[in-house]
Amino acid sequence: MSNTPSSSSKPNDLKPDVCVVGLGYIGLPTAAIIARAGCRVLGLDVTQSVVDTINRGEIHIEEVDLDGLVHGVVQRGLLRASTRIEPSDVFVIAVPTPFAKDDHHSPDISYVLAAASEVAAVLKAGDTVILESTSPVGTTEKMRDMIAGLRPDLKMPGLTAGTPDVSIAYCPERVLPGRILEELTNNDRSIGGITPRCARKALAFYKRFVRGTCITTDARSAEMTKLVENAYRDVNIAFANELSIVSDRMGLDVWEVIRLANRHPRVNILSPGPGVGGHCIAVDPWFIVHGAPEDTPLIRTAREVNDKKIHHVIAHATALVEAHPGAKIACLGLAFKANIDDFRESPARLVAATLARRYGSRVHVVEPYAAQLPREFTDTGAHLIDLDTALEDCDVLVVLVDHDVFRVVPLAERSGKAVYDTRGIWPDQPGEVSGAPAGLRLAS
Ligand code: SAJ
Repeated sequence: MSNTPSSSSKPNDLKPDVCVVGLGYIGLPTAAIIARAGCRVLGLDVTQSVVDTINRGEIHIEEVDLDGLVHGVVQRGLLRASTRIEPSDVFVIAVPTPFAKDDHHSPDISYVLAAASEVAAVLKAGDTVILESTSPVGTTEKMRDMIAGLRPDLKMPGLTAGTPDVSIAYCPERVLPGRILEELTNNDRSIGGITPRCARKALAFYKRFVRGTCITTDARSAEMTKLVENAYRDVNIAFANELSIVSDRMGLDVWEVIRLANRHPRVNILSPGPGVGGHCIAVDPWFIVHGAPEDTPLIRTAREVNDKKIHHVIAHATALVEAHPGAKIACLGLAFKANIDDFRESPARLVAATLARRYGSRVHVVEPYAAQLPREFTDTGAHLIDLDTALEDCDVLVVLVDHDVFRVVPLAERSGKAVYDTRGIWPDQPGEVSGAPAGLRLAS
C-alpha cells in the first residue's frame, strides 16, 4: 500500500471547516493540530511546492513530531493544502509580519492585509476570522476595515449597530521552536475580540484543540500582550548581556556573578549569549517602539544592547585568535539557539562568518544540525567539521551555541585549549590566564 495519500474520495474534498492562511512555522503545525481535533482543514499557501509537499503528507519545515502528525491528518483526509482559498467557517491567518524594507524597524503588515482580502472574497455571514500573526497594536481593526471595504454587504463588528454578520479576533501564538506541538496544545491563550461577542466565538473555536486556559480580552490588548511578552524577554536578556560586558571589563566571571545573584529569592537573571537571534524577540519589541517612540527608551535600549553584544563577542573572539597566531579555530554552533536547526537571524552565524572572513581556512565550524555551511562562508576557506575532529585538531574553541552535544564535552577533551565560552556551558573550564583579553577562559 502506498504511503502517499490519494487526492480523491477523501472527506476533505468537501467544504473545509477551517482555512489556515500561511503554512509556515506556526500555520502548518496549527493546521495539523486543528485537523487532529477532527476539523476538515484547508491550508493555504502562496508557494506551490509547499502545497504539493503537504498534499503528499510531507513537511517543508523541521519541527519535532510534525512529520508524523501531518502525514496522519493528510492521510485521513482532514488536512489538504491549496494555493486557492475556499469558503470555510473559520479563517486563521498566520502570515509573516516582517520589518518594512524602506524604514527603520517599522512593521510591514501587507501580508496580513493581503491575506484578509483573500478571505473577504469568500466570507459569509456566521464566519469567524482570527489573526495569529504577531502584529502592531491596531492591526486587527485595520484588517476588519479592509474586509468591510471589500464586503459592504456584511455587517462588521464594531462598525455597525446590532449583531454583526462575522466575528473578528486576534489570538497570538506563544510557542517555542522545538516544542511547537506540545505548546500549541498546552499553553494558555489570550483571545482578543473586536467585540466581546467576537472573542466568545473565537474562544469556542480554540477550545476544540487547546488544553491550556483561554482568556478573552479585546483585540488591541491581545496584540500588545504578544509584543510585551517578547519585549519582556528581550529586556531581561539585555540585562544579562550588559552584565557580561561589564564583567568582561572588570575581569569578573559573569556566570559566577549571576549564579550567586540568582540565589536571592526574588532575583532570576537570564543567561548572556552572543546576542539575541530568531525572528521574534529581536523583532517584536520594535513594533512597540514604533508605536510610541517617545515613551519606549528602555525597550529600545534593550534592543540596542542585545545587538551590540554581537560586536562585543566578535571583538573578544578576534582578540583570542590574535593571541594564538596560526592556531586552528573551532566555532561551535551556528543556530540561533540550542538544539534546533534554525540558522536564520543567528548571532552565532554572524560571529562565525566574520571570523571566517578574517582568518579563512584557520576557521572550522562545528554545527551538528547543518549539512553544509551557509552561503556567506563560500570562498572564505572555512570548513564544516565534526566535534571530534575539532576537539582533536583545533587549539582555540569559540562556543557560540549551547547545543547539548557541546555541553557534555568533558574537561579532559578541552584542556590545553584556549576557550571563549559565550554561553557559559563549561563552568569547569580553567580560569583566565594573565594577559589574555578580559572575560576569556583560557586553559592553564
Ligand atoms: N537567549 C539568550 N539568553 C537567554 C534566553 C535566550 O541569549 O537567557 C537568546 C537565544 O539564544 C536566542 C534568542 O534569545 O538567540 C531567542 O530565544 P528564546 O528561546 O528566548 O525565544 P524564541 O525566539 O525561540 O521564542 C520566543 C518565545 N517568547 C518568549 O519566551 C517570551 C516564544 O514563546 C514565542 O512564541 C516566540 O518568541 C514567538 O513566536 O514570538
